[in-house]
Amino acid sequence: MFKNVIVKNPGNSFINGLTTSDLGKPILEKLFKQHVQYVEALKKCGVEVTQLEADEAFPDSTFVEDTAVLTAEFAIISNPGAAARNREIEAMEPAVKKFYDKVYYIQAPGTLDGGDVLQAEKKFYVGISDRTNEEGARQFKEIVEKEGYEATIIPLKEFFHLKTGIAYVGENRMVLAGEFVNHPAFASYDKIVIPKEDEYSANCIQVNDYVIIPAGYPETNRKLTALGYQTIELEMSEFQKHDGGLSCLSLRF
Ligand code: CIR
Repeated sequence: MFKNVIVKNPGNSFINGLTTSDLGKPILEKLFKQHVQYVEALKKCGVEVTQLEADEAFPDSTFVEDTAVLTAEFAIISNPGAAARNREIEAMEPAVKKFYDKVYYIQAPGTLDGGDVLQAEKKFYVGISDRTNEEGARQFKEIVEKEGYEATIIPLKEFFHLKTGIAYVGENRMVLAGEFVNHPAFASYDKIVIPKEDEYSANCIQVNDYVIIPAGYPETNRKLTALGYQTIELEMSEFQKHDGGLSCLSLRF
């Protein structure tokens, strides 16, 4: 069970953030509304929400997932791979320290974005991407193995972050798309396979009794509900314009 989440409000500068998409410019009014609905959904899942103030100096800082990895026992402050985002960790560190005594750090030349880290019970999967390098993944693996977890490093071929294309929804089950569907690392899991056209919905989050999915993917919703999951659908259009998905907007622990 998750007890807590940390989120950070988006600011007006969000429109100046990083993106590879051609979906257009985010509409701030819609963005703020979608973030409010995201926080409401988390509260419905029964977690305590720590809501950090927007920081206009860091347009992408609402994507808090990239700044840390939080487990039941310890925290890892990441070292984000995009220069424009790296110092987001300075504001996250004190917020994390309110909850944790044991805090580790990914150190340069290692880089790691939390979006490249997937936890499934006592196992971690770490993507090597444009943001997470081999040294960052190696440091991460060393830390979590010391803490009694396993870690598998997965060089990415296409996805932006590891969790762009995969989510763990409990009960030994993965929601996955694209390069992960037949990946040997995930062979032992039950799979909910997401086709190319619905790929964005592979980034969903299980929070206690619910799985939160992006709105507009009825097939993904149907597959999850058929398996007995209760879903919450959220409009994510404005975050998607800047390569963000549901997992990126919170740290859940
Ligand atoms: C970035 O390029 O860093 C942001 N515009 C999007 C980050 C998305 N984060 C995530 O997938 N964990």
